[in-house]
Amino acid sequence: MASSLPLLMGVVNVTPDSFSDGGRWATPDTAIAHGRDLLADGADILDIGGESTRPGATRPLVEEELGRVVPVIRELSAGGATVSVDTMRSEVAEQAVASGATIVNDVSGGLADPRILDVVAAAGTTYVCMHWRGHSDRMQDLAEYDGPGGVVAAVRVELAQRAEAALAAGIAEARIVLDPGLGFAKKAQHNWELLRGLSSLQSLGYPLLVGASRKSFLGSLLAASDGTPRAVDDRESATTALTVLLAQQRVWGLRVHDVRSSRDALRAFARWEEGVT
Ligand code: PMM
Repeated sequence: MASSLPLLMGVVNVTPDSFSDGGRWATPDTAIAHGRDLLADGADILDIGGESTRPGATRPLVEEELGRVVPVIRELSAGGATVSVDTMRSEVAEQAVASGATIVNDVSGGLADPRILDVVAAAGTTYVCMHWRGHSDRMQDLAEYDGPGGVVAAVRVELAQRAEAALAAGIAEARIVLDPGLGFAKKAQHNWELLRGLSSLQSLGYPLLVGASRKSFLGSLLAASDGTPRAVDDRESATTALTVLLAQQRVWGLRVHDVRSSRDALRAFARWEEGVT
């Protein structure tokens, strides 16, 4: 069986308050060094973001976000890396592309700042269009999926609408990647339902990116007997298990914090598949 492994997108959060890696790469120098480490570990893409989207987060000013991501994008893309910018803002997307980013990863799917779709269309970059219902300060209130088909049906319809908006803005169909947005206006149960229902999203005809790495639904899965969630940096084995399961689902990409463990898992997966006829 021919193996088409998912691309590994290594996360570089240039933020003082990120949920998953708590400000460890908050200066340009530390972020650039971290990006290089992720490349050495086997990242195919570096996803550079300057706005934390953890539940309850407040938004940085545009100038702050630009100051965080632009120097990091410039340096890492000049060194030959494939760089994605994780932003919901058209101004940031525009400057990121001018600095070398070739992928715009918009967690709002064009809802936070619709002009971002025009920027991506004009730049001709890849567009990651994630399922989103509102900013982090209120997204937990939006995690209601009571219609027929539950969360999978709702996310499918809402992502299809965002893909239509992207096409209408002039983004080429072949440049659109969809993402179910695990943890964004989703309760733990919703995330598991989406992971099990990915083929329904894949039937929309676009490649899928999935970001499960270190998310709180894994913290609650692995909680101690007193209910204390497993610490964020101790969710790697569960993340890696999902890497293998999602590789089996033929997703396009996986957004992960620890590239090394996912790369190792994909190597084992690829070796396994070589023996499958
Ligand atoms: N998750 C986070 C940030 N950006 N982008 C995409 N496309 N998909 C995701 O699931 C996603 C994202 C959450 O941020 P973290 O790095 O703080 O966990």
